[in-house]
Amino acid sequence: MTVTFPTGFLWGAATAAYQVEGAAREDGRTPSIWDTFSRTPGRVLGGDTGDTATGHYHRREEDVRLMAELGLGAYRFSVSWPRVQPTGRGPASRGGLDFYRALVDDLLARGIQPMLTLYHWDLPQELEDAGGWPARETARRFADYALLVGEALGDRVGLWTTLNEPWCSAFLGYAAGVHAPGRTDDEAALRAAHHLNLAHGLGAQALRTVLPADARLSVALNPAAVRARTPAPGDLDAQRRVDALATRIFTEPMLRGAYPADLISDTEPITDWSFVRDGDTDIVKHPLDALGINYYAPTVVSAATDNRPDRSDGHGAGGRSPWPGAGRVAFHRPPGKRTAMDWAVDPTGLYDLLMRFTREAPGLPLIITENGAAYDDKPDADGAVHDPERIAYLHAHLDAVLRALGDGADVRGYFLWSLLDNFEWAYGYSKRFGAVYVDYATLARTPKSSARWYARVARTGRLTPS
Ligand code: GBH
Repeated sequence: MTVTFPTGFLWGAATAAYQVEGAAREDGRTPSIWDTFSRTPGRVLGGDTGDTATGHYHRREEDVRLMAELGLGAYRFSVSWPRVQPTGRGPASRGGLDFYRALVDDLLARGIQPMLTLYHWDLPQELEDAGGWPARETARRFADYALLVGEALGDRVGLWTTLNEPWCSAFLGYAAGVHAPGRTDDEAALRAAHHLNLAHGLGAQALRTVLPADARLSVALNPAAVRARTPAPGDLDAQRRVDALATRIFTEPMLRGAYPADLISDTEPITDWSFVRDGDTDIVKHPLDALGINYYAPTVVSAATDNRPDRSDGHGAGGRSPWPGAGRVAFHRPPGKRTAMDWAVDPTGLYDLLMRFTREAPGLPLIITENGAAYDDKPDADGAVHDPERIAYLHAHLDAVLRALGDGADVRGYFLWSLLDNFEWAYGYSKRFGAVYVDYATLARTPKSSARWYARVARTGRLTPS
């Protein structure tokens, strides 16, 4: 059993622009779909918005100092599209790009590798008004935006990611309606998925024209570690259908240049897929240098008599399904420990995904672009924040990574979600994923005990008991 991570393994932490930056109205930034959504009553728990978030936009230097203290070798962040290209079209906003230039320079000065994500869900509202992701034009807009950021930062950022979790953008945003823009239209969601794939391909092409040859290009997916509750044929078929909609809808065009035949037939009552034009999937299949995997919890399914997801999908009961075309599937709460999101703690799901892509995409390096857990952290009387459950979660998942490495998976790095407690989308500030505690009254940062533990792992490359 391997106990040490390879030398050169990237130890990082991740954030996303809307979740941490705040400064929502500064330097010419216009609203994104998340500003609109969060300012609409009833959409986000507690009426929370990202207007201030963790105040990272004005605490950049302090936050980079914190990262250095934690011994991070890499930092994954996203660029806010409406901050750098306010209308989603045309020239860049100088102020917006200056922020990211300064951030990257601060990181490089401390020996921290920047990993830049172009799109972590904050579409300029103007582009949503023009049709959003269900409109093909949005993919073209994304390619222009990618070019503009690539030109501005290509000389100093070596790791690039086009999209973060396009599944969430398409299906939580346009089918279930629990994420921005909050639409509930199954056909639109499948169109959105295709146009996100196309945006990835066009964006990757655009980046290659401006990035140096050694820049590495990736996409960050949230493939489902989906299991059938029993080996009964009906349950296995439910697993296949969810796998098609969660994972293969992105990985098959990206890695093999075609949509899965079973996905097309499962979704036939909803769409004939005529929005896929000749040549599109060749564009989507742009050679990647790494595949980013975000993993939190497994999904357990069985055949069901109706297709309403139960609470185990993390989006509440009675809502609309984010699985258009999956038919009758029941989602189950696996037994065992759970996080504050009510997600199961199950590192085997991560191991299984790493081994799956080792088999299905041989030669493609893997990066865990997100993994982590929310717990109800509270400072004690001395102001210290002890989070032994998070340490146990991280330890168990890093152990699964070691196991996969030992079994031949080419895993190049691990990014903890998240550096800071932050705006947890539809849950607002009620869920804390950070290794660093944020007091939302003062915006003061306090590293939790998990941050100290992670710093030691990053420094030594070994998993030590807490
Ligand atoms: C990530 O989303 C995001 O990238 C990040 O911004 C966010 O803060 C973080 O994780 C924590 O939530 O099969 O219907 O049960 C993860 C979103 C949550 C999407 C779990 C899939 C289960 C889908 N994922 N969810 S379901």
